[in-house]
Amino acid sequence: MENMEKSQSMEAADGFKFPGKLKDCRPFGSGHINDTYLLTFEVGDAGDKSVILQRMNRGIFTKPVELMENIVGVTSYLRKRIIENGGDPERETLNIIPAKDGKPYFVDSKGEYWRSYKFITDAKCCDQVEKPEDFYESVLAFGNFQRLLADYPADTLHETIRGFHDTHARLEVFRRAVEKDVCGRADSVQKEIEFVLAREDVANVFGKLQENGEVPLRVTHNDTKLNNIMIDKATGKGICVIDLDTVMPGLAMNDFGDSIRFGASTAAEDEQDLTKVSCSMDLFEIYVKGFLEGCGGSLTPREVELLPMGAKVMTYECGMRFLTDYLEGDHYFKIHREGHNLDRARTQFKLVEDMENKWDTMMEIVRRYGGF
Ligand code: ADP
Ligand code: GN1
Ligand code: MG
Repeated sequence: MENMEKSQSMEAADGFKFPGKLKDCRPFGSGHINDTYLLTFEVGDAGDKSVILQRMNRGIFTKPVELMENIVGVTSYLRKRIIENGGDPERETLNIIPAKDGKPYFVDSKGEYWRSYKFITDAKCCDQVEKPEDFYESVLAFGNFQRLLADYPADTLHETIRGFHDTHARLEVFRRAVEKDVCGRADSVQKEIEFVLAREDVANVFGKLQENGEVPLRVTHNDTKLNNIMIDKATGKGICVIDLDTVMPGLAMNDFGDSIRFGASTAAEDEQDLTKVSCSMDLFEIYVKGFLEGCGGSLTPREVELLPMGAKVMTYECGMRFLTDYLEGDHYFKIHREGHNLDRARTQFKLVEDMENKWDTMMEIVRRYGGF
């Protein structure tokens, strides 16, 4: 870690009520948004104890206090429900460690907002499906999360990112990025730009259905990728849904779809060899089965029928967001190499194309499990 980064995270660590003596601090995980660190403390006879320390992304989450209000509300509600159901609240939900002043966040001398969570031990996060069972476990965990929050008062949630899955609005932002072309990159990605523009209908479909009142708003996670679930290393069960920054009213199809775009792909999100990228129908089927079981009949037939569209919309939207960021100079998603966001955009477009080719199969699977 660079010295600056180290001293910032040390200042933040000092703002929280941590036990023992700090032994180690290192960057952790593969999230694209926040800066996450794993801190290890020596706690006398109790041995070592780890915590997660995160600098929230200020550029993206412009109202961090409201964001933390959402997370306090959701995690304390989940905690109660987990206890009622005889579960383990220390491992099945995120647990906020308060700052020394009792607030759920700490503001450092540069005005950066930090938060801390208890570290979920003996669990892993996957960036790609290693075993189909992990994917099935992940959908059960998301389903369970959704069920536990079904009666959560949606009107108390702040919208942490306005229009987060408003695909139509995101297309407008994309058009402006192409027009402005601040980095002079548009010429070299004409093929990808045309791919997006040729599918305007995909950007509009859910907005229209919502306007017509054909699909309900629910409390959704909105960022349901596989690495936002912790899987117990011993039992292989999905134990905890994490990354609660975008829990807001949203569409069930989008939560389904975002999981598919990431987890049902046969390659990593940033794979450069596009011949390796496709949407696995076996994984799609596993997820459909688990999602419908998890939702326990709470989805309307219209929502069920729209699940393949959720997969297509989320994949298209995510590809468009990566390409927008590439055109704008990579200020949103963290990148680790030149052209990283372009590579990511290309995998998403390859997946969209593959879904278009496999559309009949996707619909057939959904109808079969949906009982139509
Ligand atoms: P981002 O918004 O940047 O994706 P996340 O909240 O998803 O940030 O955290 C990034 C990574 O840190 C996760 O994918 C996971 O590996 C790890 N992580 C986050 N919270 C915990 C926790 N409480 N216990 C263990 N690991 C965690
Ligand atoms: C981001 O935070 P993370 O890495 O779990 C992004 C998602 C994208 C995803 C693409 C707040 O998720 O919307 O789908 O990257 N989160 C935010 O991998 O923008
Ligand atoms: Mg994450």
